[in-house]
Amino acid sequence: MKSVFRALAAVGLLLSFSVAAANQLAEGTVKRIDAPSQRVMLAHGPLPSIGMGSMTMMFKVRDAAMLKPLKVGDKVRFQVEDIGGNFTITRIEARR
Ligand SMILES: [Cu+2]
Repeated sequence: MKSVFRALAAVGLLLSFSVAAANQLAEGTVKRIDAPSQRVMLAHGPLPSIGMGSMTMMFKVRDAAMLKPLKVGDKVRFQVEDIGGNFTITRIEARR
């Protein structure tokens, strides 16, 4: 019985590690905001969660309201996920 609990604890620990990795925020700088198309151009650092190196590119944001507090030049932390083949920002916050 004890070993079952130990196995469950190990699985729980692994799950919490992978969740932590997935929630890790990437760093970027806002280069352009395209509100009508719900996109933002970021110069971003490495994005290990989607296997991408540093570059400048456009991202779709999950919700247009996420763009409202942002302005060009802002340093941001963000989270990007592959949603149906589109790299989509699911969280973004300016660092001020
Ligand atoms: Cu990129």
